[in-house]
Amino acid sequence: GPAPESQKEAQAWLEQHGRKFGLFIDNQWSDAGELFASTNPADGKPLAELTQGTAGDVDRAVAAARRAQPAWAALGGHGRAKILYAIARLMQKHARLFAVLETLDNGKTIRETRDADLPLVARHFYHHAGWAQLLDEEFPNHRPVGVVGQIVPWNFPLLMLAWKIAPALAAGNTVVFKPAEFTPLTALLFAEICVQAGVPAGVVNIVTGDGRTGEAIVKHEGIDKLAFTGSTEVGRLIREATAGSGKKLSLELGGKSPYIVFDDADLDAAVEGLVDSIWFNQGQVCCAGSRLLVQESVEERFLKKLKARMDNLRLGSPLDKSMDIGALVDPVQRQRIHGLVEAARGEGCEIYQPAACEIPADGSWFPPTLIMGASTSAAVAQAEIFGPVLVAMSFRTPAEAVQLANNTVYGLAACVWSENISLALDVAPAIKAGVVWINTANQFDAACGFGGYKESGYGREGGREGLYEYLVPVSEDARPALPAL
Ligand code: TXE
Repeated sequence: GPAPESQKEAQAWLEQHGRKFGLFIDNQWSDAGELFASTNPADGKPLAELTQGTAGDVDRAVAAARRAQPAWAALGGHGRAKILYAIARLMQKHARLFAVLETLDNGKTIRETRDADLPLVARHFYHHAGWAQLLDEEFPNHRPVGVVGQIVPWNFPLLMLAWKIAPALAAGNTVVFKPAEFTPLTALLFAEICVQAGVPAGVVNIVTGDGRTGEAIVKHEGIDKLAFTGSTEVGRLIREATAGSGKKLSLELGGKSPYIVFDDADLDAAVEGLVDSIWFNQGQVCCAGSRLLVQESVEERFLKKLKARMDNLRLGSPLDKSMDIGALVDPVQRQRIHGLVEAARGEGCEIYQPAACEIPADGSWFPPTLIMGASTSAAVAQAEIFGPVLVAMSFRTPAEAVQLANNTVYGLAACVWSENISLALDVAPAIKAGVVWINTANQFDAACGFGGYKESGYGREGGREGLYEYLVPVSEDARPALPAL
């Protein structure tokens, strides 16, 4: 497993706070209020108690952010870059501690938090420190939006924090941030990193709580922009609640991404890509390749290879670095996934789960699952399952592959596998998705905009496009006059 020191360090950090946390507002910890528990989904045991932020708390956080924003913007891009670089370095320095804490709180494997989440988090802060330095040159006719409310889900707690907070701060905004109620711990440790990095009071405020706290943020009049990642349902509520308010809005919502395998693909590589695409983070990934579309002529061969690979996936203690599959975030999610799979079984679908996969007695777990024989309109083929469940379908022609790929209300991501690059390049742009990967999956980079079409939301995160979400154009008359010729 991870160095026992990091595990001890994580426990010591929790103990240091008496396993009880207030809110982080204006660089101070408030006293704990009404409490809720965060549990370790791998064993069901409570880790810590957190404060359910009230509308009054949100009010104080917004006030602090408003007070801090002008000076933070006036610091200039270079001044903000120094602080963002300091955050990035501190995230790297404490990466092991963050990785263990994230694994304890979320249930995802330490291999993922250590090798994927934390490196991407640090990269995101470095990248946006760079943008802060370039801001005046690259966006001379823009200014920060002001105070930003940011609400994230539990599947990538710290990475979603980085995607939200790094560009917001780079662009000169201040933030009121709410982590998901299942996974608030790394955001609170991050608050301490902010203090160490020299983030001025009020620039980053962390308010924990459930949907009610989120609603208070959404409705607050002192907030100029909202950035949300989460379910399509809540995204819709936020759209309705903010209509006509003048708040700028970006939404990153659900997905049901197609994973297309043509008959000339390197099938072994495509199987590996698929393992990453649907079983990474137990399938609790917005861009998970949850719909396999495989060309009929290779369907049987491909599924045989896939099942053999599934038999070798190791499920178990997330802190054990040899494990591929960890725990699901919460028993309610497990129940929901179980319900969808059983409904498919009831409709006559064939369900494959590795026979040797042992499910631990405690905690919330679900085995890697492959569903075959579902109709294209079945719930499992249309709904975002958000679990380790793959639905396999077949096609005959490229046109049919494209038609099936687009047969969804979502449009977040897609994968195309073929050794014929002209075929792949013909098919990719025909798929309505924010990102299309060819002969690979789950490639993320801070420089590259990520986001969706249709019910997957709007706005982009990362790179130049992502920055536009945190800036507004200054009006013509506010621009400095051009020097006379
Ligand atoms: O999401 P919610 P949940 C999907 C996925 C999953 C399902 C439910 O299918 O199974 O959604 O997950 C806050 N106003 N995705 O319930 O409720 C909430 O506290 C403002 C896909 O966790 O959307 C949390 O911080 N905020 C998705 C955040 O919204 C509200 C990732 C997300 O929670 C609120 C997550 C309200 N009325 C779930 N209600 C993806 N595709 O990435 C809740 N929240």
